[in-house]
This record gives sequence, C-alpha cells and structure tokens, in this order.
Amino acid sequence: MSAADLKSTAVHGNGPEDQDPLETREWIEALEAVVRSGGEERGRFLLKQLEMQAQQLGIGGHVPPYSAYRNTIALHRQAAHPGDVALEERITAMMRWNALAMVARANKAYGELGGHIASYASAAEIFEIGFNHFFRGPQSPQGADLVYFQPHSSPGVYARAFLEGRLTAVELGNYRQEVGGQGLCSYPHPWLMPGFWQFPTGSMGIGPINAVYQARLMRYLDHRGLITAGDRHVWGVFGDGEMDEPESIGALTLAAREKLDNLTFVINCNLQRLDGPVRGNGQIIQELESLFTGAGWNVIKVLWGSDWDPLFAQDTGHALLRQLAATVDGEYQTLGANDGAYNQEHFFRLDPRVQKLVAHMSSAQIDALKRGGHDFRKLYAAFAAARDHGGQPTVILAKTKKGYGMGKAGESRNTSHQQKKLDIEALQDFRRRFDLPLSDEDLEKLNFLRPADDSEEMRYLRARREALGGSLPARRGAGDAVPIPPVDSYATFALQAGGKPMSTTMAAVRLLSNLLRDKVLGPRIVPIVADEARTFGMANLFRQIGIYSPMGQLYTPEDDSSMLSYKESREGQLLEEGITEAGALSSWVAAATAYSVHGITLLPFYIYYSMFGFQRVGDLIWAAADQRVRGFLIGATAGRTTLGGEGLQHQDGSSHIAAAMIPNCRAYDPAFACELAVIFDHGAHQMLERGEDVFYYLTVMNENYAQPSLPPGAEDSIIRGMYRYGHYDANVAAPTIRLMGSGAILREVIVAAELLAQEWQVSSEVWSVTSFSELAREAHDVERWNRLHPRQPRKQSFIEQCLEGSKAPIVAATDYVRAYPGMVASFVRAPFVMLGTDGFGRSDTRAALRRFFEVDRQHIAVAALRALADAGELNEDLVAEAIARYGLDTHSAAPWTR
Ligand SMILES: Cc1ncc(C[n+]2csc(CCOP(=O)(O)OP(=O)(O)O)c2C)c(N)n1
Ligand SMILES: [Mg+2]
Repeated sequence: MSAADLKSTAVHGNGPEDQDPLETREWIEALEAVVRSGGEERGRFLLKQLEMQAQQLGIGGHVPPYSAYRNTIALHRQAAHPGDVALEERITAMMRWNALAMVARANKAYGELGGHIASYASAAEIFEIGFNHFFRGPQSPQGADLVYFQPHSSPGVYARAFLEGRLTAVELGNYRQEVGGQGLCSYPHPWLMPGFWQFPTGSMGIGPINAVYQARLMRYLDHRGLITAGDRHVWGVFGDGEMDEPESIGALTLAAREKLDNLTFVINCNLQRLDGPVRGNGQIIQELESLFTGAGWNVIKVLWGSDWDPLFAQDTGHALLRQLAATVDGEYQTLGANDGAYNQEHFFRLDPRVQKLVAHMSSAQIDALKRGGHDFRKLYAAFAAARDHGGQPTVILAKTKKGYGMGKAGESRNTSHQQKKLDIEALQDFRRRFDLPLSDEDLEKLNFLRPADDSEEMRYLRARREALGGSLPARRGAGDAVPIPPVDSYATFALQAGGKPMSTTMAAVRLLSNLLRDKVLGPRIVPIVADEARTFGMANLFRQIGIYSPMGQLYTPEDDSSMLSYKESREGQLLEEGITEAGALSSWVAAATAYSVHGITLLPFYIYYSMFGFQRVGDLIWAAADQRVRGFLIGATAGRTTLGGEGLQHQDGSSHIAAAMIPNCRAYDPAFACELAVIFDHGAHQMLERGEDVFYYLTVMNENYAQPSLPPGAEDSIIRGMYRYGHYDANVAAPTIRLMGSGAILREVIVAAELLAQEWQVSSEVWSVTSFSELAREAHDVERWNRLHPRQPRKQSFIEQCLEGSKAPIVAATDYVRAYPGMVASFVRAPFVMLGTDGFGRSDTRAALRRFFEVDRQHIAVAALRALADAGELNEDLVAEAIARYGLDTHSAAPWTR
C-alpha cells in the first residue's frame, strides 16, 4: 500500500481489506529491496512497468493524484542553503516586529484603520527566502523578476523596504493613512504608490490569474522577438484560502499547456482563511496537490521543518507518516494553537510507535518543531527546485501557521486574521519568542527596529539585494514612445465614408487590420479575442497575423486552402484565449502594462461581447485601472436593442455606467465609424505617444447602416463628448426641440427629427453624443471649480457651452439605461427627458426591441412632443394624436418591470 493509499484509508476509513497481509508484506519488502540495491530510479521504473501491466490487465486502478503527507524533496536531494540561516532568522524577526508594530500603531492611534498581522507572520520566511535568494531586481542583467505579493501581508514588504532604506519611519508610521501624503497603502496599489507596487492583488483571485497571463505574455513577447525574456521569472505568493476563488484556479491548465516554467506559485498554506479553517475536515494541501497535479503542474510540498528529519528517518514503518496523513486540518490548527505538552498528549501519544519516536524529546522541543514553511533550509531547496524545473510551472505548497509567533494573541487561532492590537504581555512574549533587541519602552511605544547601517544584519541584507540586482518591488513608469501614423493613412475609409453602409464593429476591425500593417506600430499591437473573432468579422486576421501558439501548428488545418485558414504559429500575434473573459482580460492587462513591466509599449486591443466585460469581469478591470493600463477595450455587439436576437443575458444596456465609474477609463459610445476613428486616433496618441495613464472603452455595434463622412472640424468636440450633427427645420415659426443620442440609437433620433419636422411641424437640433461620461466628468470639474472659487469669473462646462443660447427642451435617447444620459442631467439648463433601455433584454428584431424599450423613432418623437406640450409650446392634443398614429402601447406596464 502506498503512503497515499494509507492516507486515504486513514482519512476516509474506506480502504480495501487486506486479504493476505503476508503476501502484501512480501511485495513491499521486494520493492524496498530493489530501491536499496538498484536505487530510486530502478524502483520507479519497476512501478511504471507494473502500472502499465495493470492497465493492460484491466485492473489499473485510479491512483490518487496526491502523494504522502511529507516533503516532496527528500533530505538527500535537498539543495543546501547557501547563506547564513541564523542571520536571516534574526533579520526576519526584525521584519516581523516592524510589520506588527506598523499595524498595531495605526490601530492604537485610530481604531478604524484595520490591517493584518497574522498573515505576514505566517508568510515571513516565504517572503524572505525570496528576497534573500531568488527575486531578482531591476538591475539584474536579464531584468527584474515579477512578484505578486499576498496583499494583506504587505506590512512585511514595507518592513523590508524600511530596512533597505527605501521607506522612512514616518512613512511606516502612516501606514493606511494616505490622504495627507507620506502614507502607505493598505494593499499593493500601483495607482497610489506608482514607484513601488507593480501588481494590485488586494482582491483575492486577481493575483493568481494575472500572474499566469503575465508569465504567458513574457513568452509571447519573447517568441515574437519583442523582448528577450531570458530566465526572468514570475513568482506569486498567494493564500490557501485565496485558492477558493475561481479566478485563482481558472488558468492553471493554460500555464501547464504552454509549459510556463517561468512561473512559480507559492501557496502559504497556513490552513486558515478569515473565519476559520480552510478545510477543517480535510487537508487543503492534499487537495491543492491533486488540483495542481491534475492541471499539469510540478508540485513541491514543504510541510515539515528540518527538525522533523531525524523523526522521519526513524519512522521506518511509516507510523508517523500515517498519522500525519490521517490528521485533518481542523485538528492541525488546534495542535498549532496549543503547546508541546498538548501535542504530546493529543498527537504523538495516539500511537505507541509514534510516541517512541519522540520519547527523547521534551515538551519544549516538541513545541519548537517547525512546519516546513517556517524553515529557511526547506524553503530554499523548494524555491531552487522550482526555479530550475523545466517544462512545467511549479507550485510550492508551504505549510505554515497563521499568526506564527503571536502566541495566545493569535497563533493558529480562529480570530488570528482580525488581530490588530497586541497587549503588553503579548508583545513581551513576542520579544522573547524572537529574541528581539527591544527595550520596555520600545515595546510600549511600538518603536520600529533598525540596526545600525554597518551592523552585520544590514550589511547582509544589502549584499543580498545587490547580488540580486536591487530592490523589489519597484515599478518603472515609462515605456518607449511609439509613433502613431497619421489617421488618414489608415482610417480614410471611416473618415470619408460618404454614406457607405458598414457596422462600427466592422470599422473597428478594419482600423485594426490597417494599423497592423504599419511597420512601427503594427508589431506592437496585441489583438485579443475570447473565441469571438468570427463573430466580429476578424477571421481574416488568423492568416494575416497568425494565432499565437508556443507549439506552432502540429496539424494541417481543415481549411488550409482558404484565405481565412486557422493559422497557429509560434510568432503568431493574435491571442485567441478561448472562452475565458477573465483570462482574456488578464492577457490584456499584461499587454497593457508591458510599458511598465518590460519598458516596451504595446497597444492591446481586446474585443469582446460588451455584456461580458464590465459586468462579468468588472473587478479585473478595476484592478487593471489601478495598474495604470494603457490600451483599448472594445465592447462589441453592444447595446440592449442593437444585438437583436441574442436575448437577456447577452444584451448590454449598462456597461457604460460601470465604465464611467473608473476614473482613468475614457468610455465612448460612438454612432459612426468616423467618430470611432477620431477617438481611436486620439486615444492612441494619448496612451502610446504621450504615455498618459488612461485606457479606452469603446462600444461598437453589429448593425449595418450608412456611415456619414466626418463633419469638418468636429474632432475636438467628438473627443469632448458631443457635437451638433444637424438641424431639421419645419418652418420659421415652428417650436424647437433638441435631441441627443448616442450609439446606434442616434439613428432613431435622426429619423425622429425628420418625423417631427415633416409630420408635426417641429424643428429640431440633433446632437451626436459620443460620451455622456466624458461630458459629465468635465462638467463636474467645472462645477467644483466654480464652487471653490467664489468671486472669480464663472467657468462654463463644455456641455453648457454646447447647449447655451436656447431654452428648448431636450430629449436624450441611448441604447443604455436612463442613468447613462442621466449623468449630465444636472448640467442641462432646460427640461430634460431621458429615454433608455432599463429592464431585461429579450430576443427579437431590433425594431421590435426598440419599440418595446420605447427608444424607437416614434417614441422619441412622442417624447419630444410631450416635452414641448409641457413647456407650453404646443397643444397636448398633438401628443395624443401622435400616440394614436404611431400605435404606441399605453396599457402595458413599463418595460423595466417586465
Ligand atoms: C475578492 C475578495 N474577497 C474577500 C476578501 C477579504 N479577505 C482578505 S484576506 C481574506 C482571507 C485570506 O485567507 P488566505 O488566502 O488563506 O490568506 P492568509 O491570510 O490565511 O494567509 C479575505 C476573506 C478579499 N480581499 N478579496
Ligand atoms: Mg490562509
């Protein structure tokens, strides 16, 4: 029976009965003898042969995808730690103290600030082994490694930066107090500490999936000859609780499939999350081992510290191993929360063979037995093995204790995560536990510890970082500027469309294909799709630029002879991500931040079903914004009524609301290809040439209609958010209405203007609004300025300038919820009526949907007549007449209730 089977028997109690123990013994002894005489390789070979034989006999059982509950790296294979372990322990103890003091201070002064002590307490050795031996800094010859830090362990990263002289005591003292300046943010946020943090990880799950795609983009850029990745590595330190997030595990198979051996996850398995045990009744480490093994990763378990080695050496009958395997995590936590005597009583004494192994040890010695994730030697060997492993990504599962060293105040307690203050007794215990050179006053005042610059500790610390290429984390700000070709060199078809019918999606794709041919910008473009290239008419790109695949193409595509054949290649440019919006978005983030990670500026262009963007992966976009991405998100098949038949889950009427709430997102809903080209050109200049930290969200539609040419001089207004598209005069004395529209609904607005002039003697002005959110943003700025600057000449917002000089009512209609035009409502100095698509979408024709949501030309015309009647400009009877003539449904409940 393998140790794994023993474990499953022990844990689940349902192993097979042994019919012939003697025979079993003989087999096991035979195997042991082979390994003794022929070595491990021979042992493994024989097992493989037996396994194949068993498969052929049809008795090949399913082998559990986890190994025994022991360290993966056997003692005799363990790489030797090359540094001074005792010194590293002393330095780490200081980091522990400074991290603790930082959180405790903030909470002593202001109880409301929060912060975490226990997570870094469990991760300190993991971080430090990385910092002292593996994480390469920016001056390293091949460039810096990329490290995703567990967010709530950030006090530990600050504590190290303090000892390295990168942060001051004042800054540490202002942990979580950022508003007055000189403060440190709670979690890694490049937006708030742009020279320091590279990757935002505060929202669980985003770090892991982003890390996978970061490693993948590094390969992609290398294969395409844009960077030399060398052996740069991506490291991610994550929590065991965090692995519950679908995003954390959603991209594991991609990493294995693409053989990303430049990627290592280190999972801090402290067996706890916020509320309590991660898997009280099971074993998170074994579960994660199965998961990662199944996904194709190399798994290294670091469970037991060096002081367990002699015990395992004596454990020839595997009694100890069996008992460890049979202990569930809830029990491990209780053992962890208690002292050596308790462990003797409740663990070692349960089996006489196990008890015998520790008979010579005192309770204090038992108490001091470390878990592997707190042992520098074990961790060093695991990190080295991970770095050197080829052909697969590696996960290190490091078993630790949450709140390690916090004693009664938080070691392995269910409340550990929330512990933010320690009483004086707990601080004294901590000082004793880690042998810290702190006076009583230091304890009382929570003074930070920094040894003299020429102390052994500081010299070691500096020397290690110097050897590894400087401090980390460090975000570089600028990439290279990429010149954007003149817009008429690639977008004339849109700027001078002259009434030619096309959809704005088609226009976007054409802009992209044209730009891909530009010698300088072309190679920097990273087109990304999530299995929707055909939907958006991009199949021509398959052949034009190739689909990236590190394996090249190992087959003849079915459509080989076609112009649009499915061409995969190692140098391919298109990232075809498959059906994973979270993955595609992570890919986009990696490309959109390449300027700050690799110093190479790219133009990522992720095109997707707009409903599956902000709504589906909005939190990833929020983190992208934090990370100062630069690139285009193209929400295609946009609008609640423009995507016709697709129905409730596909039709997007809200993404512009979410987009507007992201401060550095510039969102536009252009109606026409020429508007799109102007916005695209402006955005490309802003992001790639001027290097501004903004990104663009553009909605494009799949409805074909006649595209006008660009009105002369409209560029600036298009960027600012609105321009006057036209006016429709009935006769000189006619009442006037103003109509605003965006996206595909602008066309309904235009026809409504014609109906009003022809059928109701109403004149109108039509405004094409390219972005209600940009209009609102600027107007809020102006409003604020006016509020804070009394007695100074009043400023006027752009929307006020556009609409001044008339008191005529305004009707605004879009393919989004009313809240979208509602963004500008308080800046409109005239009656303002908003039409929109609030409610659930449903499948039908565009015309039927627009009638249903009351955004079609007739409803717009009626809304205009009503607004004029309310303003006393015409008789209400006309409204009734129009409703009757157009057959509008006055009986049904509002669409948003149906
Ligand atoms: C998406 C998301 N949900 C919830 C949280 C709140 N949260 C922060 S840390 C944490 C527990 C983390 O547990 P684990 O990953 O095991 O890390 P540990 O602190 O144990 O090392 C939770 C629930 C969050 N930050 N992000
Ligand atoms: Mg945990």
